[in-house]
Amino acid sequence: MAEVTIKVEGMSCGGCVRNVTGVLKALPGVEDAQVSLESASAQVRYDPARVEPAQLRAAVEGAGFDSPV
Ligand code: 9UX
Repeated sequence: MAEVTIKVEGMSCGGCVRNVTGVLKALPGVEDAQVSLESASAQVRYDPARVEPAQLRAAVEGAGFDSPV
């Protein structure tokens, strides 16, 4: 299992945090996601054999937020 912190920009409230957490945890290979409004980031535990950070960022972007490298 690997761990990465990605940027999540554009979150305004706890609902955003729940939404981002949900889309990340829905990805195959994602074990856990801790999303922080204050630090505009998400710490994700994942199986590198099944998913990679670029896909995590793409899922965040798909939910309407920005996740620059
Ligand atoms: Mo809060 Mo976020 O009302 O997409 S859920 S701003």
